[in-house]
Amino acid sequence: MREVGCPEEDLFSFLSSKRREDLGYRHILSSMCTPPHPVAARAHALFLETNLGDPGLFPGTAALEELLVRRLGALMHHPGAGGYATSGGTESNIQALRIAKKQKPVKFPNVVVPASSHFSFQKAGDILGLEIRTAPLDARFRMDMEGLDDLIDQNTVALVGIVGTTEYGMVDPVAALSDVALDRDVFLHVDAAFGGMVVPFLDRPVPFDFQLPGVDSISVDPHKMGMSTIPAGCLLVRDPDSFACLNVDTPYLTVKRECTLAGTRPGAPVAAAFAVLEYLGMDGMRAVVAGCMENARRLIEGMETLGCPRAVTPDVNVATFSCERAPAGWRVSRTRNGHMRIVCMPHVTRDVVEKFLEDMGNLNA
Ligand code: 0PR
Repeated sequence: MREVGCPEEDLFSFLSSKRREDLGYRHILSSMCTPPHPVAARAHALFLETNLGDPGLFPGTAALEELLVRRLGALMHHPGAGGYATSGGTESNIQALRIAKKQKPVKFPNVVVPASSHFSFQKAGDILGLEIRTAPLDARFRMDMEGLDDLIDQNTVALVGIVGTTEYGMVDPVAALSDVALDRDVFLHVDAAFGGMVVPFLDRPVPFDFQLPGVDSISVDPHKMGMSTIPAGCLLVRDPDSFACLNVDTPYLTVKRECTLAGTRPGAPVAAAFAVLEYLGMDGMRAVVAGCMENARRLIEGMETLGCPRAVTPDVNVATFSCERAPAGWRVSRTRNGHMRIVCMPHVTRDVVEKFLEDMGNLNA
């Protein structure tokens, strides 16, 4: 550290110079994050110093967290769901598997996930000592239900389905998974970190949530399609009491027990996430999602005209292509199979899509 502090103006000119090294979202087509909605930024600023790790000191913020959980629970067809605001999908997935493992104490626990699952499940397996069994995908990159039965045994503590896969934007057959989970009496976790804020706002949403009786828990991330500030995730559980198995005693806090993974937890992104839902309502979210889906459709159409066929028709706003080269200045990503991947987040507007297609066209010219 410096012996003597730095003048504020010098400090901020240094910070600004670093910030200018960051890429602007305009050319980022590879991210599941997006600039926060203006009401999210405003709410975040209002709650900057709040700590949900000691909720008795911030009862207003804690009440907002409860409201957020109730809103998201209702969106997932279970207004009485239990839940708490996490730092994102990784923490939600780890905590869900932690509950599943506690509920079924076996010596060599395993979890069955689709091959498309996010790498957070590898972290969860490592931390929790779970064998991760991978179910293959079908031709459309969805979890293949055939052969699933053989992967499950008496040591299987959880099944996982994905709603909005990271790489191809697909929705697993969660209704069928729910049947298997009930039949084999296994905990079912749904990773809807991305699709949880997309599918409910589509014209014809496929059932994936608590309306399916086998679904025990759901990850949904306001900091992705919920346009909140970072970090804002949420873990929802069908039975609010299922968190009790994670409780540790916290004798000197304003609450005597906590089930969260983090101790100190920011209230600001929780207020931001709530603000966006409240401000936009179902109507506003439907409009945002319809725009993103339409832009994905237009991007796919335009890319195919340029000779870059889609890898698959996605269920949510993630588009993938057989395409070797991307024009300079744009950030796209690549799937494990080498497909070009573009996430049509709210900042990827129609104008941005058209500009990208124009640059793609010039590349081929
Ligand atoms: N589950 C799914 C289905 C996900 O897609 C992700 C993240 C997670 C869980 C984990 O969520 P957190 O990162 O909030 O813990 N998916 C993105 C990905 O890995 C995250 C991301 C976002 C990566 C922006 C890059 C980026 O620029 O691609």
